Amino acid sequence: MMPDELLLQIQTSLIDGDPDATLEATRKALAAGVEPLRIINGVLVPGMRIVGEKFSCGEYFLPNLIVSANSMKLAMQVLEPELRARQQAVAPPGTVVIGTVRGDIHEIGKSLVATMLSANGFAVHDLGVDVPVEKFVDTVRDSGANLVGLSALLTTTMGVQKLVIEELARAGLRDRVKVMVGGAPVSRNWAAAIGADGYAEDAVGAIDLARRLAG
Ligand code: HCB
Repeated sequence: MMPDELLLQIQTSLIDGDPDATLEATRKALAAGVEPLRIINGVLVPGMRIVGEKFSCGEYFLPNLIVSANSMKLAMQVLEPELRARQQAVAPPGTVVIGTVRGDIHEIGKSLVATMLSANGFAVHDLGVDVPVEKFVDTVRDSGANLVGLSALLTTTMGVQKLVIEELARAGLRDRVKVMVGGAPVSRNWAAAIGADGYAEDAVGAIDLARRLAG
């Protein structure tokens, strides 16, 4: 099968919720020489966007989201080592603490950003999902991180990004750490309104932003 057909198969199986087929097509695409970033940014991420749209308009329900998310996670398991293998040997540009904020269990985007940061040489402390505000503050203090990445996928949890920034300031850590925010409902305006140092729309943008913020 040609690379373009494999890419189409990856996206179709992700949207249809067939994790085994997504995994198999991803393996075949890699074997055919397709770059992991092309698979992630070209078909997996847009595929998840389509799944979200189908959920919004009532065509899909929660179980559909779960199965498609599993497809994406399975594909990422084979893509992550490939991304790391392409990492350039350079001095770590910075240390990042990243997580999805309290009350929010959306994992995929945060993990993708964490993987890409790590593949680009950053030291990464991935705190996972539903991360309490204090956990961000404690880990920044203990790790000496110079960057924090806050992910929020729900309008109801965006406010927690603001709380983390306020608590970092209260703990006297705000001057030492830059904060970048992201997630589907998050915007540049929101980032400015809550006093974040930057907003990234996707993982590639997050790497550029992290490099800039880390100086
Ligand atoms: Co979820 N969900 N969900 N969901 N979900 C969304 C987010 C909606 C937009 C769907 C919709 O209505 N159209 C919606 C939120 C509406 C809103 O508040 N505005 C929604 C809802 C409502 C819910 C529940 C409340 C549903 C319910 O229970 N009734 C529930 C919430 C549970 C909770 O968190 N407390 C829920 C649950 C789920 C799961 C568990 C079924 C599943 C997540 C599985 C998992 O992560 N393991 C899920 C999924 C998969 C989605 C959608 C379909 C896809 C999210 C995703 O993975 N996208 C999503 C629809 C959408 O986002 N349009 C839907 C792909 C990744 C790659 O994109 O945006 O996450 P990303 O990340 C990007 C980007 O934002 C940026 O870079 C990433 C990589 O490119 N970025 C950062 C992200 N974080 C960053 C941090 C930085 O510092 C910098 C950049």
